[in-house]
Amino acid sequence: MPSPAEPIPKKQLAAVSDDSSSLEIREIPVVQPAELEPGRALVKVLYTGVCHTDLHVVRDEWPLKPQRPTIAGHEGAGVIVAINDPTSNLKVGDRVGIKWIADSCNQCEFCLSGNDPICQKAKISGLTTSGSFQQYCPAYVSQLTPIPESLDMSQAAPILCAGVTVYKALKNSAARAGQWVAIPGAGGGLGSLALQYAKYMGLNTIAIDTGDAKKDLTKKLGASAWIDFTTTEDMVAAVKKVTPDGLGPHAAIITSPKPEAYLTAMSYIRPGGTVVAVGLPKEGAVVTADVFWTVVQSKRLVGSYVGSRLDAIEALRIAAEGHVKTPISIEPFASLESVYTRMDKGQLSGRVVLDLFK
Ligand code: 8ID
Ligand code: ZN
Repeated sequence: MPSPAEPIPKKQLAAVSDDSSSLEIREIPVVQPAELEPGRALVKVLYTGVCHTDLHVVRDEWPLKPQRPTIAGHEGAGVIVAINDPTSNLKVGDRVGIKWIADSCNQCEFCLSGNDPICQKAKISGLTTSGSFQQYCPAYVSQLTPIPESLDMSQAAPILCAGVTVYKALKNSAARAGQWVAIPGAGGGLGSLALQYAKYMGLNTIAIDTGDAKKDLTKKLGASAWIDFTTTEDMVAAVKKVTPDGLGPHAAIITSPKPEAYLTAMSYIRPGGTVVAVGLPKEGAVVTADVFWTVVQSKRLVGSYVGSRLDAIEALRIAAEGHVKTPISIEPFASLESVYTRMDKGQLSGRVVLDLFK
């Protein structure tokens, strides 16, 4: 943990992508305390999770285009080493998290109703402002999240995106204790946390993913059932069959980065059920829903996009209380490119967290 008196270096390492095929860990200047704009803090990032979103962003896979050069990263857990905001309660030495939403206007209809992710003036870590793949991140104070003292910083990192996102998605699903939720992508970063927040909420879960490693992991995390999407011929029948009355789960939280998971969910959820769209496949992906049965069975499809500042605080508190533990492997900063390669091949279980000073 850095002490407030620790000197701030002039140079730091950052993962920089000049275009969609490049990634270089190189030296760049550190914004010095005297150069911090009002409302900003300099955060020494100790750990940062690698989210599949970072891969989509650096590869330019979405309609939203990143600024170039790009410094991605939005699951940063660190310590404030300088701050230029006399109105904030935060101070040098505080443990804070850097989220996907880096800043919002705090004045529009959405911000005022706790919907800051859809603020039309929101700034986004790694997309429209530099993110947590740098050792000293100049962050906006208004969206920094305090990290509870009892939570390990490497454990806090993935909660700042994966955790808050699935926690909010489960809220948006409206599923209640005792009901069933299907989670395609259950062995990945978001999915492995969704299983645990769902369990915390009293829900039964159907883990959908592939391979023995992910099967074992999801079982260990408390999944009630497992379905391998690569070996199951009729996904709709298989998912419905898991629920005791055969009508299917009350909700599905789609955390797959590939579009296939969106093709069957509206068919396997039960009448009155909700599909929550979370995974963000490449531009052009579609959800398929038969209009007649969507209407006649009163099914719902909702988009769910990260969470509010309060959702982030709640998601971290639940982790700090020991109800949720991200299956992480900690790797040095230099392995980011290899993490992307393994992520792209679907070889990662849980979340990789980078130690930016190793
Ligand atoms: O706010 C949001 N909505 C939000 C926030 C954060 C992340 C959305 N995301 C999006 C990411 O951009 C990405 O598209 O959620 C998706 C999942 O992110 P992740 O959890 O960080 O990805 P991962 O760790 O690579 O895990 C993905 C899992 O999906 C499985 C893989 O095997 C892996 O375990 N999977 C795949 I690939 N295809 C699948 C399929 N058809 C599948 N699981 C089920 N069915
Ligand atoms: Zn993310």
